[in-house]
Amino acid sequence: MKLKVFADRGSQPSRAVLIFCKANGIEFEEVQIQLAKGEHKSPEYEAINPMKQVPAIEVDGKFRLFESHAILRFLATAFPGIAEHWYPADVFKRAQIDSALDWHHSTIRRGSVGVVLNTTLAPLFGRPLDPQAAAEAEKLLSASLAKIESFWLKGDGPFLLGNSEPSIADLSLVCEIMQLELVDEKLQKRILDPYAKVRKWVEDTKKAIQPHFDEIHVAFFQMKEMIKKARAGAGSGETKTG
Ligand SMILES: N[C@@H](CCC(=O)N[C@@H](CS)C(=O)NCC(=O)O)C(=O)O
Repeated sequence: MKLKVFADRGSQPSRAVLIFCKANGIEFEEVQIQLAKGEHKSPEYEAINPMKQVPAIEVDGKFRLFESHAILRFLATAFPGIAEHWYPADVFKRAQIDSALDWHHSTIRRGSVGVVLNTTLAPLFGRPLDPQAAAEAEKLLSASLAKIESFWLKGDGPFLLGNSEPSIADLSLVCEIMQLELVDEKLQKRILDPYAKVRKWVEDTKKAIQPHFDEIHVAFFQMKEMIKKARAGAGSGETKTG
């Protein structure tokens, strides 16, 4: 199967898909769709993903799919030789992973996107920062992290659902939490510090997927440095004029 992945490495669901391909030796062509340049809104890309979002995939020039979780499930089942732990064939284990994936979209994803966008990224997309929306999103994010700590990580193993190896749910959720690297350090600490199990699980998941995890995050960390410098610049500007 000839696979194309349409992605922006600044996007957490894009990174999850790219890491999955790399970690499983799936050959693919990466087509970069730069969100900051509005490339996802072009008519060419709309033909690939009518929702105008990344990631999306194309298989053999004809089959197209969007939604990162659907993509991860598809890749895990359609490509040969994928290690069982990513998305087990056992329907009961699989259903639990699906449950974690669905839960992610209505909880931690909404919280994390809300915090990162409204405290940090909005100006990149021509929108103002919104402290009130950020505060509301932070509440949802904290409540979601508390649930990961108390429920999803309550089993014996180091990964979600007490598993001894990571699944596509670990990959998706950890890429989401990585997005908090972009916010101001104090805020990041305030959000993550109360959740020691979550922090350990993030580190365990990264470790289990190296070197692919770091490789796919290189551009993301460059973006983080740029944002940090811009923040410091804005801060010193405030001091001078204030
Ligand atoms: N539920 C989708 C979410 C995709 C998504 O929100 N992508 C963002 C980047 S992280 C995007 O393309 N945003 C551009 C836009 O909505 O205009 C998935 O998991 O694939």
